[in-house]
Order: sequence, then structure tokens, then C-alpha cells
Amino acid sequence: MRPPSSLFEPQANCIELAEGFFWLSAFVDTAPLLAQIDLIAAQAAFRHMQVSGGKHMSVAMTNCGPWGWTSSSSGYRYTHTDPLTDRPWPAMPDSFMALAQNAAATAGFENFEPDACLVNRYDSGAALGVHQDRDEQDLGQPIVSVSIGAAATFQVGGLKRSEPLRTLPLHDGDVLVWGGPSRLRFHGLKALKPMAGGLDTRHNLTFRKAK
Ligand code: MD3
Ligand code: FE
Repeated sequence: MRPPSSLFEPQANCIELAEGFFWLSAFVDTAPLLAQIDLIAAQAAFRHMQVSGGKHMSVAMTNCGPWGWTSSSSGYRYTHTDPLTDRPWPAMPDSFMALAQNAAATAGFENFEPDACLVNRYDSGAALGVHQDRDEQDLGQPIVSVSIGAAATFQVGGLKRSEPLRTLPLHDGDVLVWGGPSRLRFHGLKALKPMAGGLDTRHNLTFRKAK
């Protein structure tokens, strides 16, 4: 757990936007991350998962690490294996683990041990509806998210769906850390705007301690 605010001095590029919610702008060079994502997707392809009600998400997803988040018409859960291949999810690259732990520590969360990394891909028009991430066992552990590629408008609310949403533009290399009282905030991503020049894909990594 992070020390009390009074004992914690965030770094210059690390801004605490709300208690437990940190924005690390331009924290990481993303070119090497994209190369790793390509290797992961060659083993566990991006797919548009089904959600209850039978619709498919506009965001394409895959995973790496011991546990992977999956959804089907019967609900969501973390699994050890990719339901498309019945093979284990690809290993989490050492560079991913180092990045996640570095970001968490920068925000004051020492000892972050993610065992799941959800990889999202947004093509133009894709969006992620407002939701909470509450499928993880230990809500005392933060979530670290990394934005790669095209810019997007992130929406963040409170602990109740009815609370107003604020927006935050996210750019390539930005990292967000969510812990403490912000861990269960509602959040989502507005539809990605079409852009010229092949800049219209965004990837996002979310590192979680699932089990
Ligand atoms: C706030 N992904 O995968 S990252 C998700 O850009 C997800 O792909 C979005 O929401 C994306 O579940 C947003 C920022 C994020 C991730 C996890 C959170 C914000 C969060 C967990 C708790 C509170
Ligand atoms: Fe989420």
C-alpha cells in the first residue's frame, strides 16, 4: 500500500488528480511495447469478445500473463488459458512487468505484483462503455494502464454510476495508476475519432492483480 499522502512526494510528471488516481504523462516510450504486442497477438489473436446479451465489444482484446480476462454471453471471468486455443495466455514480457511496477512505485504503490495484463485495441469508432473493474480478488492492489498510439478521450466518474463524468485526454505514453479510494471509480472511453495517416489505432495495456 502507498504511504499516507503526507509522506509521499510524487515525481514531477506524476499528478494526483484525485485521491489514489495518478496521471503519469508521457511516462514511457511505446515503440518497444507495440513490438511486444505484435508478438502476443501472434500467439493469442485479438478478438471482439461477446458480452451478456449476445453483442460483441467494439474493442478488440487479448491478454498476457498467468491470468487473462475473458467475456462470453454467460459473463466475464479470468482464465489461465485462451478459450480460442485452449493454450495458456502468452507470458507477460519482463519489460511489461518492469513498466507496471515502475509506474505503480512512482505513484507510491510498492509491491505491485500484476498477474494479468489485458491488451485492448481500439480501431476508429471503437468505444468502451462506462463500467467498474471489480472482477479482481484484491481491490487493495492498484490497476496500471498504459496508452499507446492514437489519442482518446477518457471518462472518469465516481463510485456510483449516477455521479457526473469528467473527461481526460490520453496520449501516447501516458500511464494512469488507480488505487485506494479511486480503485472502483466508474470509467470508460469515448469512441475513437477517425484520423488520417494511419494514426487511428490506439492500444491500451491494463495491468491487474486478478487473483
Ligand atoms: C479506473 N480500459 O480495460 S484504461 C479496461 O483505455 C479499461 O482501454 C480503458 O477500462 C482503455 O477495463 C481505460 C484506464 C483505467 C483502467 C482501469 C481502471 C481506468 C480505471 C480501474 C479502476 C478505475
Ligand atoms: Fe476498466
